[in-house]
Amino acid sequence: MSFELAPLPYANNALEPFIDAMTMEIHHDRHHAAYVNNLNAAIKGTDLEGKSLLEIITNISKAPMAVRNNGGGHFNHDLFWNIMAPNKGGEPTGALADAIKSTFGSFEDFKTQFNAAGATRFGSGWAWLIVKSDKSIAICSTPNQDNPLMDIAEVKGTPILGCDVWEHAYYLKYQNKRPDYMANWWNVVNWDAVADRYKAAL
Ligand code: MN3
Repeated sequence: MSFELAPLPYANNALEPFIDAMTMEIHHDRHHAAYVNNLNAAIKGTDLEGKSLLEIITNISKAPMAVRNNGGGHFNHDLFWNIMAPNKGGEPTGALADAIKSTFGSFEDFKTQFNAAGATRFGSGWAWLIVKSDKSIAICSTPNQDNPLMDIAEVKGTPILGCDVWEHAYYLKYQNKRPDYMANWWNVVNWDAVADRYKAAL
């Protein structure tokens, strides 16, 4: 059994004007596809073949770098496509909204801290909202295609929201202006999907 690239859950142009269709097409059909193909090549014939992606990720310290980079890339992009949707944005509600308010002060303060985590990640990586083992929530960032589920992560937890801050996620439309991309990205965050992940992580 090899890993497969799932189709985007919406059309390439569904997140316009915040994320342009060409960026989505290249990002999913080429970058994400490459992570899947390279992951399959890296595990072929090894004892990692047949293991779940979560099992591989949570024991990533034992895997070769090609598995870390491409397994992380596959996992992270699957999450990314599914916490976005057209005509979304706004604010979370319910238990997640309460947790964000009690942890960060307000939704606006949360966004400011999350944007800072993404903006200050040098080079390529991700900004995350995670649920830690004590059920509290926290913001962190990881380099490259690492994520907070990996046993090598500095800050560990279950990611429920992630923003891809690799240049391939925004360069065509926003060039070098990563903060502008992140400011617009909030308009496509699907808080219902994030709330489902929050519930599952608790
Ligand atoms: Mn990417």
